[in-house]
Amino acid sequence: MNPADALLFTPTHLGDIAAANRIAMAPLTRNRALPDRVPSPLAITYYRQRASAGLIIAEATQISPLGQGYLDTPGIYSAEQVAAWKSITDAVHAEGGRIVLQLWHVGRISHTSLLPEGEVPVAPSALRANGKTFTANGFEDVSTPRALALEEIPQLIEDYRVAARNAIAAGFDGVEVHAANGYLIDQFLRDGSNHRDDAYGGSIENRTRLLFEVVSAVAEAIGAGRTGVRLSPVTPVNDAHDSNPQPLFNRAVERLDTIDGLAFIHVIEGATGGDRDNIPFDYPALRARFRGAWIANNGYDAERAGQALASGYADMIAFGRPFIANPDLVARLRSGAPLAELDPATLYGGGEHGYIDYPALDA
Ligand code: 8OZ
Repeated sequence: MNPADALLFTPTHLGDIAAANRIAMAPLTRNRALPDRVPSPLAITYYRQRASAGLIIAEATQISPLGQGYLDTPGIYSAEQVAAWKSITDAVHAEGGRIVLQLWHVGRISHTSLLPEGEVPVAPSALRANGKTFTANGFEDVSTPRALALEEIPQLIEDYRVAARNAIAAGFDGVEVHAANGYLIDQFLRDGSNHRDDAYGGSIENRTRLLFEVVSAVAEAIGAGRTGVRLSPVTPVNDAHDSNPQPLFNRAVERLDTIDGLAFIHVIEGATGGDRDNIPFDYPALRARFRGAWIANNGYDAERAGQALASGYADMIAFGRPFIANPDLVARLRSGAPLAELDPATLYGGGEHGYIDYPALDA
């Protein structure tokens, strides 16, 4: 192993969170929650098997019933959900791992069949996304949303605050606010989805306001050193688009940096799960604006990861899909062992198969 790659296996800190190595498990939606949006007991085994990651960022988890956009995703707003998550965090901690929860509100990427009776998705503006979601009937076009009223925003922020406190009560080491991939906070950031003319729309200052207020509220509730944020400046997924992403995300990161001691920013470079070079973007310019830890993601292999750490650009690298079929990804990257391929048929939904039956190499 060359010296740059060896850096992956050295410990680090993300704010108040101590990680044994520089490899994060990226959040992965697996659609196996039980009715009432309670994480499945299978998730105890799934996350325990992957606890050698320096940090597990658990799957996107809705902060409220209106924050759900796909079938069988878990929540963090009921006592039953908190109790189920506690068994998962206990299992990860028993293996010496660290785990944070990704706090999610999908905004307009939802379907009425997934929401409480009579509700429609909420968004910055009443603009339907050109996209699909996964419902009980398979892939369906997302529903037309309604615009959140200005008066509703304090309650939305409160929902994030309560969800963050619930995550800590469930034993998580912290949270990652999901502000990426065209979901609610990202919808507010971008001029393709945000046509508001109040304090939350128009200028970059106004479009970054919700992000800043949510992350400030979460940091105040659970500690900045346990709070991170995920961004995806140029991803096109879920109809995310902005006329000028560089100044938008430069300013977003500048504002996040004013929250003293914020643990980390986690950036998806390029198109989520796809082309890293879809649109030119200066990621080091973002990194230079933030004093906390930097997690880089999207299509990294050990060599590229080692270079990103050695150059000082990143503190940790998040691997997503490779963790699905390789529960012992850390050991495989360390030994240079081959990686198993995942089965796309068992990615979303189902039971044990394709979830907790991928073997480790030494099994
Ligand atoms: C894949 C399928 C459903 C949701 C994301 C939470 O893209 C997701 C997601 C990914 O961030």
